[in-house]
Amino acid sequence: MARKLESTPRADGYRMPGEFEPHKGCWMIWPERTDNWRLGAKPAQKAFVEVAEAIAKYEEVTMCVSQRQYMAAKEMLSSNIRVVEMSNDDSWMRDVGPTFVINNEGDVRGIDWRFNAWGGLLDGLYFPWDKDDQVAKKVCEIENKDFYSLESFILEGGSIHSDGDGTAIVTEACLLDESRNPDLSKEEIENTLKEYLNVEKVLWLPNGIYLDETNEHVDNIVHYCAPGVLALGWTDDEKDQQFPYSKAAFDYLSKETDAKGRKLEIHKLHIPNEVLITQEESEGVDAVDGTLPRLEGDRQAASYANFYIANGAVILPLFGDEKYDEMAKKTLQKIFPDRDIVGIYAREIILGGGNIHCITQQQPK
Ligand code: KQY
Repeated sequence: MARKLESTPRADGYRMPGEFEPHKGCWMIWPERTDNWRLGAKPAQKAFVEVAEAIAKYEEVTMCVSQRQYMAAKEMLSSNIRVVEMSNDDSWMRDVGPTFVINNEGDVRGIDWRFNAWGGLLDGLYFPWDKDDQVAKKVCEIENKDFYSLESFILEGGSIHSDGDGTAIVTEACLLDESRNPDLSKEEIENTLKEYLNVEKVLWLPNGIYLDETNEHVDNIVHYCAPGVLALGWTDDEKDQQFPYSKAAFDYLSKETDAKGRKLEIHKLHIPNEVLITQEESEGVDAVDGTLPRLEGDRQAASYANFYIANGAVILPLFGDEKYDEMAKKTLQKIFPDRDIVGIYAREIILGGGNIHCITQQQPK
């Protein structure tokens, strides 16, 4: 039976591995809320199915589905995808699922952070979020993995990346936002990350992707591809509001070293041309008080850095952008010569506020 642990990963010799290390599988949650996903979430469900089926060619996939949608999901997913019934408030497994940690013997444990829907009552994206907050623990219980549970430290999985080798990377915009842990100093937040991810160094980017509704999660702007190797969301357009964000990140990372003293190799992934919500897309979403509205003309925080690294593959969001879709594929194939680069048209996912990395959570081997 999975036990709640009272110690910390660092004290017990566990660390958060890099996403590029071997996986046992991948966890996802089925989308259904109609105040975030248009047309009864049917187009989003199709996109989630494509992502799940693509990943399932390389590793096991478990889809968590509410009781209400259980049969519909079973119908749409192939039989090699495990479907488990689980209550949820939405479908962002990266943020609500456990962060898994491993030790040198290959034992795996989970971390259950506190979740407040990206900002709680201050600027959270929906209310309530209590079912989401139980997902990490439930996943650990299903997998029979002991877990560390932080009662009051707010964190989403998409707001951290680890190289598995002593370094984590985050954004100040998210982790220092007053809607997360306003009573903690930057140093206290950093120390908590060091203790739970078991890293010696935390790299702090000032910002993420412009207009990212998560308060600019790190996983939308940068991705660790290997220790010392990063893919960074970029734009050459100095007039784009994204430019100062990406430039500041690039300048900072160019001057920094990681915990092992390595200079960082930075690969630029140019963002696609603006993804704007159309009138038809906006009209398909139910307006609900307390949920972030999806308004016509709103720019979505589209970025190729929001990919998922599976065993043997990289699952990459595409936006139908003739120039930059292709460039992203080529850049990633160079970074990952031994993995297939699998592009998925992800407009329906970004319309919900995130992308492929945000809807997946790897469980290490
Ligand atoms: O990008 C993410 N990690 C989650 C986005 C949440 C959007 C809720 N509408």
